[in-house]
Formats: sequence, C-alpha cells, structure tokens
Amino acid sequence: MPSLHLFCRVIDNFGDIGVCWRLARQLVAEHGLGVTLWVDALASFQRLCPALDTSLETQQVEGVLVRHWREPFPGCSPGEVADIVVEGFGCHLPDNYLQAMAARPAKPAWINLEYLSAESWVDDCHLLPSPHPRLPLRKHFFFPGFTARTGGLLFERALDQAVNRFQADPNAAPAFLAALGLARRPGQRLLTLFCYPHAPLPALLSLLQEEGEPTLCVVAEGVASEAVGAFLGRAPRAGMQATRGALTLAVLPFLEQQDYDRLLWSADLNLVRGEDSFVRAQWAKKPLLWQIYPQDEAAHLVKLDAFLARYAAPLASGPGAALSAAMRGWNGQGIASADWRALWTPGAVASLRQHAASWAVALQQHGDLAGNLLRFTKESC
Ligand code: TRH
Repeated sequence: MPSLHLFCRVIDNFGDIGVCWRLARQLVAEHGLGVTLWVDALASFQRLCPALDTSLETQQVEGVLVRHWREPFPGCSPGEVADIVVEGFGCHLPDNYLQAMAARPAKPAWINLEYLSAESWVDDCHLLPSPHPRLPLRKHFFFPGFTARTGGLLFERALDQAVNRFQADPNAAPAFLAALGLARRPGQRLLTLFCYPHAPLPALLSLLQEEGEPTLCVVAEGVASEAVGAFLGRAPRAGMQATRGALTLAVLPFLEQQDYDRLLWSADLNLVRGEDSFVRAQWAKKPLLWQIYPQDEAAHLVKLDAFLARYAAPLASGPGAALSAAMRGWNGQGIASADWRALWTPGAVASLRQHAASWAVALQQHGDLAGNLLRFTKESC
C-alpha cells in the first residue's frame, strides 16, 4: 500500500484542519494507506478531535500518524518521503522536504489540494500540472467541486446510509440531542448556528424572538460570542440557555467532528460557514444557509452566487428565490423578515427538504474526493 504525507497549515479557523483530518481518516479507513498528517496548530486540531494530545510531537489517532509540523522542518532523506504528497491548500512544503522529494529515485505524486468553489473555471483548472521552477518535480492542482470535471467532495463510503438510517429512526435525533442536554419541545424547530463574528446575527435573533413559531437555536461555544452573549446577558459558556419570546438559544461545547455531523442531520435548518461545515450540511440533506468566508474586494460574493446558481436552479421559483434572498441577506446586511417567512411556508419547507436530499444524491454521482484523488495519482502521476 502506498504511503501518503498530508501537510496542513492552519491559516485561521477550523476549515483547513477540518478538511485535512477528514481526508486523512478516510484514506486510512477506506483505502488502507499509511497516512502521516503534518499539522502546525495542534490546539485548533484538538477542538474538533479531542483525542489529540497537544503535548505530543508524534502520535497515532484513528490510524493516522499525526506529527506536529514545526519550523525548521526536521531533516529528511529521500527514503522518508511518501509515495503521495498532498499539500493542503497551497501551504508550501518545507524546502528540505522538497529537496528530498526531488532526490527520490521514483518521484512522489505531488498534489495541491485546493479550496472549494462552485465557479465554472474550476472545471478547466482541475488536474492542471505545474512544474517546479528549479527541481525535477511536478505538482497537480486538485480542485474539489460540484461537477463531474472536478475532484468531487469528501464523503465517506457509509455516510449516505448513516444519514438515511439516522433520519428514518424517530428516536435517533431526540436521543442524540438528549445526550447533549437538549430537549426539543413539540413544534419547536431546530436551527444550528455556525457563523463568523461579522454575521448579521443580532437581527436574526430579534426576528426569531418575534416569530410565531418556537425555535431552538444551538450554537457552539466560541462562535459569534458577542451577539450570543448579548442575547444571554452574560459571556457564553457551554450549557447556558436563555429564552426570549419564541426563541431559545442554547450554547453547546464545540463538538467532536462526527458529533457535529449528527447535529446537522438532526436540524430543520443549518446555518454553516467556510468550507467543511458547508459541505457536511449538504450531506445532511437539510436546508442550509451558508455564510461564505469573506475575501478582499467581495470576491466571495461571486463564489456565493456561483453556488446559488447551481443549488437553486432546480428549485421552483418561490422557494428558490426565498433561499437565494435569505442567503444573500445572511452574507450582507441581514435576512429580511419577508424572505425568512417565505422559507418557512409549508410548501417551501417541503420543497427545500426534498431538494436537499436529491442534491446530495446527485453530488455523489461525481465520486468521493479521496477516491478520485487516489485514482488520479495511480493513473497519471
Ligand atoms: O472554521 P471555518 O470558518 O474554516 C474556514 C474555511 O474553511 C475557509 O474556507 C478557509 O479559508 C478558512 O477556514 C481558513 O469553517 P469550516 O470550513 O466549516 O470548518 C469548521 C470545522 O469545524 C469543520 O470541520 C466542522 C468543525 N466543527 C466541529 O467539529 N465541531 C463543532 O462544534 C463545529 C461548530 C464545527
């Protein structure tokens, strides 16, 4: 079985390590590869993987050899280089590691795993080669994406079945929520909230308070702390809850990644952000509102529209327009109450739910990213 080294630098937040950790685990569990994950920020990693010991330089977690990536990178010989080298999100491999790659008689397959975008140019850039300017090495850009001409999205072999089983069992979500200390009252809808600090959250919380429909909104400790704290009247801590009007807001601990997935499967609407939670919300087969990672010159809004153009296209005009308007509002000045209400008409709820399920099934036709990546390295590198 080939060996694979995956390099991850945590730029900020949890998306870089969130994606790399899922990929590493899947390559071990489903493909039997010997995987080493080099990561520079163990504390961020530990938030979503509590089994990790941040004091260790080297450790095995779920079959993955996790190594603390420090500067300077330890000296390494060509024999220590893996058969496949994956550079997470253009994180720049250490110079001495590159030298060792170049000195290896059989050059490793070198992949740069890119960020996700629904824009159409991705189709043309996926798998493009890029020769190293000095060394006898060539890397390939590997783009996740929403079409057959991209690398697809990360999903595990048993994921779809697990989601279906969980959602078909009337006791599964209540038992899962109860274990988190949450009891959902009859008729109360469940929203999960994961957003950036600049989200127009105060306006959404006021809207939910004034709504006729009761809502339970759950948020992880540390997320949008200012707005959540203003609602609670104190600094948010896991376990706190407050009810104002129709809204109950509950603070959860930051969950282990697989529990976060189950939370998404349990909800009526998932507010997600960045890249990995955004993808997992799509596998959850539930309506979602995505807050995109902000970029200079509002480049992110182009990406948001590219996603909406794909996602909302198959929807009937009413729910499609309501969803697009709500998502744009959530990424701008706030969700207008008319758009919010339009999302919750019985017709819109049914159509958004059905669409979320068929969207997930259609996306799986492009194959999973881990399998697609390995196939490419085997056939073309
Ligand atoms: O944390 P993010 O904002 O990460 C971002 C994006 O990836 C962005 O594209 C990138 O440029 C930037 O990082 C550097 O959002 P994201 O991608 O959803 O990652 C969050 C991870 O945290 C994801 O793996 C899910 C996980 N998570 C948990 O495991 N438990 C939790 O309780 C929560 C709220 C999240």
